[in-house]
Amino acid sequence: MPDQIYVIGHINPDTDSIASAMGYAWLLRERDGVNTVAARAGALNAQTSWVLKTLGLEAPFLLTDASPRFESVMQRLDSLPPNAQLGMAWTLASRTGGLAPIVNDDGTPYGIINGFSLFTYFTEVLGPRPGDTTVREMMSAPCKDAANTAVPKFQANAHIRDSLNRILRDEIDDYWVVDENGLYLGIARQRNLLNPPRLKIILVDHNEPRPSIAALEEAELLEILDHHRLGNPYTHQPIRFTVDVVGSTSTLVTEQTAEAGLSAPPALAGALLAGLLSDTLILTSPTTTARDRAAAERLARWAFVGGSPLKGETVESFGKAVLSAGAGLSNRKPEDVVSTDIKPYEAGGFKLAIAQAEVTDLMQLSEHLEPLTKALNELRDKRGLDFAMLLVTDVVRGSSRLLVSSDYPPILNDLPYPPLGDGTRDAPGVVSRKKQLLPVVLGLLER
Ligand SMILES: [Mn+2]
Repeated sequence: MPDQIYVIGHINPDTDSIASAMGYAWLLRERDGVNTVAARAGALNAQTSWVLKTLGLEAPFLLTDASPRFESVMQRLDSLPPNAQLGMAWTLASRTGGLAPIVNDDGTPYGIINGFSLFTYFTEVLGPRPGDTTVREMMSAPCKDAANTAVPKFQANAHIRDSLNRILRDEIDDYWVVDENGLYLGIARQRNLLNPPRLKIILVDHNEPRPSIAALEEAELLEILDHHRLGNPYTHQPIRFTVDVVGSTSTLVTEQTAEAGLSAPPALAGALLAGLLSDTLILTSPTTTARDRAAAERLARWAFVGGSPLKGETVESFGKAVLSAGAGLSNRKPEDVVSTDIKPYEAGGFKLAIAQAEVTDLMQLSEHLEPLTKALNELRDKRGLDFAMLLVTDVVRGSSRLLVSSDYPPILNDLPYPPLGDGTRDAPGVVSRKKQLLPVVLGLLER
């Protein structure tokens, strides 16, 4: 679809990036009647997967590279079977602009009849001096005799760029475009392949090329809607550019929706609210503004209606569910929790590593304590460490509990975090590994 516009967030997409792409694509269709589709620049994280599943929403289209693909120049030309008479190919070619695709009964390409293949065929049959053969006789031959069967095939979703050298070298006018099973889809003309239409892109939740999809420079950038620092690429034309100091891009989508006198459908409003609450840690992060609070209230009104999967929720309860779906301990394997965000250190002759995991409620820690400690021990052994630590941080209350691998060096008994009955240590007010925990641990080991 050449005039389709992709609305897409940054790579390693978070919930705000996915939700604002879905929300803005919807708003542009609803308000402006443009042909938009929401896209994502990578795999969904655990939090976003949970949000979309809970709301019954489909994940946006996966688009990791803006470089044009064969499908963007493909023409779905009619075709003929190999045994059809050449005369039929002549008729078809008069409609297609000079060629007839010959396709086997099983859907695989057989060969292409065009001016070049016909001339080659006539030369073979008639020899250098045509005798008494009539055009009628020539035209009753089967198509398969006159088709060029040496035409390269390209998959519809393959990037043209990757085959450009071959296309330039081949000097062939028409190419097969096939699906992933090698079945005929259409024909790509060389002249179109050398100048394919650019993908039309709207960026949300980022404006810098680095965290954007690959080959952004090959796309036609139409618009940016964002809440990050500037680092946008040059454009050849003026574009709509909205960057504002709010807690989430979902906030900006919500404001525009309200200004247009519209309300987002409940599930989509729920996704936008999840994006907003995720980016602002349920409206508590220092990035939160009054506009985010107002947008959250509005989204809650749209989302928490009867019949919606979020009926009966509050901003607070839904926000906690969203944050725990991403940060929690329940949705990830213990070995992932202890290794996803981990930093290695050496001090006082000790080799150690400190991992951090975010939760919204330290209550959930107790049921995961045993598997997490086991995973910490395995990590310690696998990496040849003296000990490993896991700082489990309650991002809502701004406090942590510290887990240490078993049989740790006695010097750690002097840690200023009091041991609790369950074997963990209480670290009230500690949220930063780098600024709070690490100086204490290193100071102790180097004493
Ligand atoms: Mn964001």
